[in-house]
Amino acid sequence: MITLHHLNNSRSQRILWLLEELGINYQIALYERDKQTLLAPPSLKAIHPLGKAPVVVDGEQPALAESGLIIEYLNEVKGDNRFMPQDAEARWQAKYWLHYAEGSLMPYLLLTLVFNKIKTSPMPFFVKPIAKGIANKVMASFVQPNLDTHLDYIERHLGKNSWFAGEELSIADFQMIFPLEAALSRAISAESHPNIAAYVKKVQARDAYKRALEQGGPYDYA
Ligand SMILES: N[C@@H](CCC(=O)N[C@@H](CS)C(=O)NCC(=O)O)C(=O)O
Repeated sequence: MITLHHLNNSRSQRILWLLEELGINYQIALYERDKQTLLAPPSLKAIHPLGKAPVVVDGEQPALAESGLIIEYLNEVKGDNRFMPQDAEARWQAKYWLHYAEGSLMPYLLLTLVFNKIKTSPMPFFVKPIAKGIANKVMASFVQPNLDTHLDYIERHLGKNSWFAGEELSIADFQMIFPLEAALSRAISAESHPNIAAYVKKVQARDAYKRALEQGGPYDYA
């Protein structure tokens, strides 16, 4: 039996969606973020030393971490490779986006979250303008321009492709949905990036995605 260690409002939602699309038997171990820090509870470290979600445990095998690897594992070992394109070019595209999501796109979204948090965090009044100034400068000179480049790139890609690896749903889509949902909730809009917004809407309209939401509980990005 597959156990998904699932954290509310997190990347593990993408794994739930894949499990539902594959129709695999699984169970959920649910973890709640700390309301103040938004961090995962320490109990998740008992499952994997990094204490991050998602983690998947398949029977007696060692715990699997990293969403990209979990997606590959579930698709290959439990899903007859259903979401890996047959065509070679589409296959490399699927693998590219699988790496890209966490390797290139997520760091800028995470930096946006961190610098926005710095700006709104409580601190002595005389430090606030300095902290705010530094955060604004790093955002304007480094984070925002890079984020814009990436999101415009994705916007153009989705203008030419139905799914990330072409015309079929693939492993890439399960990986890419989380950063796009996060971007829509804090960095872009349906007006600025209509292709991304339409893509996310299309994913969220799928029956398996809706079932995943029912299984995982509240998910603020949907
Ligand atoms: N690259 C990892 C990132 C895992 C990760 O950072 N997960 C977040 C959830 S979105 C987490 O567990 N955050 C809680 C914490 O840092 O305590 C993956 O794709 O699985």
